Amino acid sequence: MKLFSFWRSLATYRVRIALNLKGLAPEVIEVNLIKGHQRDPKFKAVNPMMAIPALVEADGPVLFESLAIIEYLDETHPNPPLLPKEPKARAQVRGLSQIVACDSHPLIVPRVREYLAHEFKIDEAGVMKWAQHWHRAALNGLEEHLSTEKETGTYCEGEQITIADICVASQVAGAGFFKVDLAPYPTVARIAATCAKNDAFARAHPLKQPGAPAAV
Ligand SMILES: N[C@@H](CCC(=O)N[C@@H](CS)C(=O)NCC(=O)O)C(=O)O
Repeated sequence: MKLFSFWRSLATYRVRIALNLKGLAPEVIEVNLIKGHQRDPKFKAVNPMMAIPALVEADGPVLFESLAIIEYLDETHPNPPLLPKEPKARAQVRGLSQIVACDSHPLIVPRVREYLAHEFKIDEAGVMKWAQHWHRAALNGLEEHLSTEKETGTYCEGEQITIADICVASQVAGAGFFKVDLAPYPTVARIAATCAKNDAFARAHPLKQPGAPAAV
């Protein structure tokens, strides 16, 4: 199994957590997003969207999109399960996960920030404001759900670590990158802090990966 990864990638962080929870340790192939290596023709042949993560096993095909990869890992390595059994609980977990991975994260990835800067001449402060805005939009939604819904427990869905917790962890790591204060989001922060104590989350953290700086 090979994982195309980069320390800073929040989507790959999600997959790294799932791999660790499942006890899987693929070979890691770096795609340096700061140097633009995601746009190299060699990597474009791996993932035409020029984005990581991508995961490939010997017999292929290449798997892409963090949530699809995580569900694949969950289906092929069922222990520990990352989705609850009950259909409504599964939908809730997927909904919380998609707030992060589908509503917020795609708006703040390098290609979008670079397009704002190059095509619309938005300066660094403006791009930062954009990223913070979409980051907070997701945090507001997550906090509203998690602080009011009876299903919330130690984790997003009761006492079981699910894909929603993986996504919350990535949102909180992103908040650090984009200097978003977590004080208005105490439930999100509490769940992320609990997850951070789990070795599978801790080892997967962006700042623990090869090439990462000590802090951002
Ligand atoms: N929706 C995708 C997002 C993939 C994605 O955009 N990954 C980022 C890193 S977190 C990337 O590789 N970006 C490259 C770019 O924007 O140029 C997922 O969840 O896997």
